[in-house]
This record gives sequence, structure tokens and C-alpha cells, in this order.
Amino acid sequence: MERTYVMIKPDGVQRNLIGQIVSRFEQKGFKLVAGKLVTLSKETAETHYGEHREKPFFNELVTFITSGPVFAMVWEGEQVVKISRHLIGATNPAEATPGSIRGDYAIQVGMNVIHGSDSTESADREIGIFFSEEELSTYEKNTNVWV
Ligand code: RTP
Ligand code: MG
Repeated sequence: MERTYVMIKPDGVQRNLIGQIVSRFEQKGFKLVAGKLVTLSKETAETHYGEHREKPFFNELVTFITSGPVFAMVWEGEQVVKISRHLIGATNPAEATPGSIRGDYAIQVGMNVIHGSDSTESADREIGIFFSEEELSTYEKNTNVWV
């Protein structure tokens, strides 16, 4: 089953958006495979955003993403990479559709609340940066048993 890496950025954590964002992924029907609150080192941030190393906003991006804890997650489901990008919305919140996470919660491109992998290859790479194999849970959901 396909997996993606999703990360609530420091602005989203500070603004108490973890619960609402997790809820959107749960309600969509995806399965949470891993999640943790973690503060990124400069090295981890530079590795994660390595593709942007030459961009003018790179230093600003690394400074921002290391400025406080992020909530790192792995979500699983059919077409989860593509569908998560739709849930998240356009990179620039000014262009993000209302109803998307960035469209509803963000204003600035530099503080756009959430990250989601842009391809299955990126997802595999990013999951490997943030989680060990033991941290990824494999389980079935059977709601009838619990209530
Ligand atoms: P992300 O990787 O964080 O999920 O965002 P994305 O795929 O939608 O966008 P990407 O092109 O990968 O850019 C990574 C992050 O860099 C910041 N950015 N700033 N100042 C700028 O023009 C600019 N452009 C991009 C954004 O915070 C973006 O999420
Ligand atoms: Mg990206």
C-alpha cells in the first residue's frame, strides 16, 4: 500500500493545528502509520529540503523549519501521495483553494503550515530520513471491536 510523508511545520504546531490537520487525513480515510513531535537539526532540514539547496529561499526555509518542533507523520492509503497534495493545497497559500489546508489556514508561502511528499520516490526518501522501520506500524482497523 502507498505511503507518504506529511509534516506539520513549526507554525502549524505553534498555532494548535495538529488535531485539526490529523483529523482531515483520518476523515479522508487514510491510515496513520507513524507520528512524532520532533525538532529538526540543521543537517536533517538540509537533507530533507536538499532539492532546494540552490534556491534563494533555502536558508530562510531551513531556519524556519528548525525553529521549533514539527509533527512528523506517515500516512498510508490508495494514491495517498497525490491525494494528500490536494488536501494540502498549492505551495503559495494565496493560490491555495479554500477547503485545502493551506487555503484555510495559511497566508504566507514561507509559513504554509504543512509539508507533503511530491512523489512516491520522495515519500520513500523522506520517510527514511525521519522514521526507522520499527516506528512504522502495520495494523488492521476494525471499528466494531472498540465501541
Ligand atoms: P513542501 O515541500 O514544504 O511540502 O512544499 P511544496 O512541495 O508545496 O513546495 P516546494 O517547491 O517543495 O517548496 C518547499 C517550501 O519552500 C518554501 N518556499 N518559499 N519564498 C519562496 O518563493 C518560496 N518558495 C517555496 C515554501 O514554504 C515551500 O513549502
Ligand atoms: Mg516540496
